[in-house]
Amino acid sequence: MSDPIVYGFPRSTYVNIVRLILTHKDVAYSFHDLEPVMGKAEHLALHPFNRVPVLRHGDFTVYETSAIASYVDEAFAGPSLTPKDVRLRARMNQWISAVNSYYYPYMIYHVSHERLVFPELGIASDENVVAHALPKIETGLAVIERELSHGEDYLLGADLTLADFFMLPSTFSFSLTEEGRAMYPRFPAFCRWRERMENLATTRKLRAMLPPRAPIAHAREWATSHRPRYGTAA
Ligand SMILES: N[C@@H](CCC(=O)N[C@@H](CS)C(=O)NCC(=O)O)C(=O)O
Repeated sequence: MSDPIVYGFPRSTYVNIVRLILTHKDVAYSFHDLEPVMGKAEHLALHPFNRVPVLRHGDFTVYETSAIASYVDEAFAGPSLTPKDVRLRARMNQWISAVNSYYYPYMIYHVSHERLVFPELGIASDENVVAHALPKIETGLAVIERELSHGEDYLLGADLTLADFFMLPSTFSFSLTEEGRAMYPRFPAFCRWRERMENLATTRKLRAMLPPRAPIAHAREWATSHRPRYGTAA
C-alpha cells in the first residue's frame, strides 16, 4: 500500500501530534499543505467539520486526531505507544481527552492565538480571552506537576505513550508566549518532562522538517468565525 498522507497546515498543533507519532514509529509519509484551500471545497471534502488533520492511507481516509493516532499506532510497526494494561490505557485516554478539552483550548485557542497568531496578522490581542484562560492553564500545569512529582519520565510512568505526544505541541506553543515563559518555572517536574520530550530524537527530527514559522494566513477568518468572547476582565 502507498505511504500515508497527512493533510493539514504546518503550524497546526493537532497536525503535529500526528506527525510526531508517525515520526516516532518511523513511518514514511508525505505532508499535504492545505493552507491555500482551508475552508474551501477541497478541504471540506476531506474534513466536513473544517479542521485538520486528516490522514489518508490507501483507500482509507480518517479525521479526528485521536482516531488517527490510534490507527497509526495499530496499523504500523514500530514501538507501540499504547499500554497493554487496561487501566493504563484508560489513563492514557484520560490525558488525551484532557488535552482536547482543557490544554489545547486554553493554551492554544485562547492564549497562543491571542498572543501569536492574531498579532502576526496585525490583529490586536483580546486581553479578556487571555485573562480567562490563564487560571485554567495553571490548573492544567498543576495536574501534570502532581502526576510527575514522583520522578516519572513520562505522563504514564516509565513508558512514552500517545498521551505524551498529545501534550507536547500545545505546551510547546504556549512556551512561546510571555505568559508561558512566566508560568512554566513554577512547575519544575513539568519543565523536566518538557525538556525530555523536546530532546527526543523524534521531536528534533520533526522540528528539523518543519518550515520556518510563518503567519497562518487563513487564521484571519478565525477572528470573526470562532474567536472566544468574554466580558471585561475583573
Ligand atoms: N477535534 C479535532 C480538532 C482539530 C483542530 O482543532 N485543528 C485545528 C488546527 S490545530 C484546525 O483545524 N483549525 C483550523 C480552523 O479552525 O480553521 C481533532 O482532534 O483533530
